[in-house]
Amino acid sequence: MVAKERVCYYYDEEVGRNYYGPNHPMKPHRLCMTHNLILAYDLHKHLQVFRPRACTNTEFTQFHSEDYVDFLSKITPDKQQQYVLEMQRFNLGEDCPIFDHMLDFCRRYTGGSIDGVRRLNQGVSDIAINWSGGLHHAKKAEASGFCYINDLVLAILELLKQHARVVYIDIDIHHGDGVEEAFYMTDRVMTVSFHKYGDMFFPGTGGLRDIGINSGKYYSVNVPLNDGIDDKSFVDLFKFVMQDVMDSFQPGAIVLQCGADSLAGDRIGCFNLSLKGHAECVSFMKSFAKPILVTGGGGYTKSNVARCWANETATLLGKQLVEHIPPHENYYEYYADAGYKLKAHAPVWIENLNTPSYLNQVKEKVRQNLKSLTF
Ligand code: TV1
Ligand code: CA
Ligand code: ZN
Repeated sequence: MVAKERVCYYYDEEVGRNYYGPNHPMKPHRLCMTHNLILAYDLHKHLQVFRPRACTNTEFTQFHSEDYVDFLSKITPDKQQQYVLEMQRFNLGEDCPIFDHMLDFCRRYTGGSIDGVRRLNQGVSDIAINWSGGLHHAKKAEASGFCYINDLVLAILELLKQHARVVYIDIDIHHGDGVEEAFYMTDRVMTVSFHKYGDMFFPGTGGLRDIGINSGKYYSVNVPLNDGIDDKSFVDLFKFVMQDVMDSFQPGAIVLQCGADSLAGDRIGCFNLSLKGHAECVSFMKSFAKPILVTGGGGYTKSNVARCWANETATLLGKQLVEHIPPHENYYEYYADAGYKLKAHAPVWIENLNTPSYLNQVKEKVRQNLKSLTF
């Protein structure tokens, strides 16, 4: 008999009401949908549910620069025209627009990740879930790729107060560049990102040969992939890499960014993962039985994102969900796209351009790099 997992979960309805603007692919509303699906499946009864705290500027500046945080604190949609130069300097605009309540949005999604980690550090939860977090592109003094404040970096810094080593894993289809950059020169955090690489796909970094520098050499792991990777190839590669990482690095805690844009049918992504393949990565990381923070990230086909994260909430609770989505009050009709089933809606098929020989090369290179680790 295994002790029941203590899983805390952070959700704030206000966070899900934010709006990046017309046509913008990032839709916080997917968080409301995820939460309602979690309720429909009755998972909340097994979760420690919290509203995230609005974290402070002092917490932001544990990673971000004062001038960047000051600017985020004063800028509003109506003042943008007065600050054209600063807007450019901090990379605010098209991908990272200034919208109403943007600062509170940042405070809450970051508050969820930091408070989740505080519970892990206190030993009162084994698993912390924040689907509103995972904004992995934000830099020290710059917004990037729909991300303003890097909640993951701040959460990892908090974990480093308790643990000598922390591993960061990123299955969003985009390279986890902000987190990698923050810890590129340290041997206390190993960052591992699986992502689409090439054809100018955003952000363009994360090649196989980017492995960290100085003390951080060999502590950044990149797994660059081509279009159309499927469950079989991805899960096999993920387990191979992560088993090796866990054996050689032996971290005390785990941060797992679960961007859902690696699923088949994503509006921006070009991978071919099913909900099952995506969730297998989550259950594999859970099996190491270390304190773990699990966050969201990308994910641009809303119905698939909600299915994915509700299903992974169940995975983390050690539960299996029924295939047919239970009828519920809010947003039920969004799931008509896949016949109200718990599977990704993916009308276009993308060919798998990752050949077995390419995948073997990647495995071999990663294995070689990890062999160079010395403590
Ligand atoms: C406004 C309106 C912004 C429509 C942005 C897709 C839009 C994109 C939009 C978009 C879009 C990106 C770039 C090019 C950098 C730019 C949360 C020089 C239909 C974690 C971030 C991707 C991914 C950024 C975030 C990317 C995450 N793709 N329509 N923008 N420039 N930006 O390529 O990793 O998922 O696309
Ligand atoms: Ca990634
Ligand atoms: Zn992404």
